[in-house]
Amino acid sequence: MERLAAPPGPRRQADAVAREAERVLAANWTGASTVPSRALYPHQWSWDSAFIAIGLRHLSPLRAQLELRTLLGAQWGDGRVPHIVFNPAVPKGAYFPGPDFWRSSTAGRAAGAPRHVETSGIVQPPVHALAVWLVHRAAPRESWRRSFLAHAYPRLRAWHRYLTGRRDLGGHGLPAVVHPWEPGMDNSPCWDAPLARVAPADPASFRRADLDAGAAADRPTDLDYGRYVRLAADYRDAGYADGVPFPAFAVEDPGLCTLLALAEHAMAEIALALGTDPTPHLDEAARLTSALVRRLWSREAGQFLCRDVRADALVPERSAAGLLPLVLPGLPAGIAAALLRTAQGGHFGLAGGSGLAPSYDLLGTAFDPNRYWRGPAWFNVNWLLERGLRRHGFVDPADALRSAVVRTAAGSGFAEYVDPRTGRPHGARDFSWTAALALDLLADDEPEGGL
Ligand code: 2M8
Repeated sequence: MERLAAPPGPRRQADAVAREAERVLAANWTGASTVPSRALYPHQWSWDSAFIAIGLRHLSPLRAQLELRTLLGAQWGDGRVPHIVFNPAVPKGAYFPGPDFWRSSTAGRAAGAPRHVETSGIVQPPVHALAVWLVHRAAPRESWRRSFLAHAYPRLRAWHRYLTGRRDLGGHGLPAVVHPWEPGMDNSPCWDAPLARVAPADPASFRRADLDAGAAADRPTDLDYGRYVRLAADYRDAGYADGVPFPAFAVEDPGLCTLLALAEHAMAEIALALGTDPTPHLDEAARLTSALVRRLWSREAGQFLCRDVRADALVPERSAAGLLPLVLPGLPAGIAAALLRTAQGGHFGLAGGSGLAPSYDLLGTAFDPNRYWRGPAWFNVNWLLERGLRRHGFVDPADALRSAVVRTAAGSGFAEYVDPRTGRPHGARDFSWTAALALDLLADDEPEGGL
């Protein structure tokens, strides 16, 4: 464990939090990857693994490398990195939709799904290049010895090309998500209008497993679930082909697009380390950043919004995803300043300096402090915001958010999410990315090549 950033007084407390986080990550480790939660999510999830590796690098750079290698080992021939990699040792009914639903190795054959492992067919935000770079920097000698960067680089390049190529459904240079699970914020109010066009699957045709482990009032509704199932089944039945037929749900999400642009900055660092030209990645990051501003920035709202690609219109709902472009190095200073004002205003309430940003507008009509991505505060979102605030020189709010994330993570038993107004825990406990990202914020790091 590295030196911790806390002054000597609170050092013992910080050590205790780090030890608890380490316990959570050890308990959730399966031998080749980490489950988000033993009870609720017993397989490997894509963006969870990236966040987990970012924390794990402080405990075991080797485990962090393996986490990412395992995930990349399930990549499809068309470049997509699936959002779930199923563990064959886990009983079939433990998670729905499981391998029998997605049937990747058969239904995904034309898209190049691997034969040796079952996965889902949709994706999640591309946090992986950032994770690869940070894991490499944590122990460069170990990384070089295992050719970690050389192994990951072509796979990440194919992954990003999948997103910018096959997923540019709007034709304006930004990838679109085709399922509400893809941006990772499953039941955000931003999806309500685009999702309303989708006919829900017959409730008798499936059985939710999430309600066995989670409280119904904290989880998405049955109606939403029916729509998730319909979209995934239609995609599967079309062989996971992209764009044809045009999906019923297609949205450009500022969170996913931001993470792709940030990932290209990480790719530039990786390319440089490998002795390759970083320029194409820097150009791509700049191109994505300007497409993001052109397509998704709303001056009136003072934040980025989602775009419903079918309607070609911005969705007038405020998700915390719309603040995440703050992490981008190339963001115009005026936009960064406006995002800070919005984050500190009534919609996200960061001004008090003691709490976490909610996933959705505190003043929005759909705000619900308990229900999943419709209001609760999530630790990965706040970790990204902390980084973004720091990047643009907003040091005091970044410091306040850093303390709040660590304090709330530890005080909530490393909850999956919390009520943003009270910090009351919801969802799973001993949740992996909560532990990993608390650990990361406790570590006394040098900036990693500006990332
Ligand atoms: C949640 O999503 C899964 C589907 O992917 C679910 O609700 O069953 C989301 O919070 C997502 O962002 C996260 O990656 C996943 C596992 O933690 O759980």
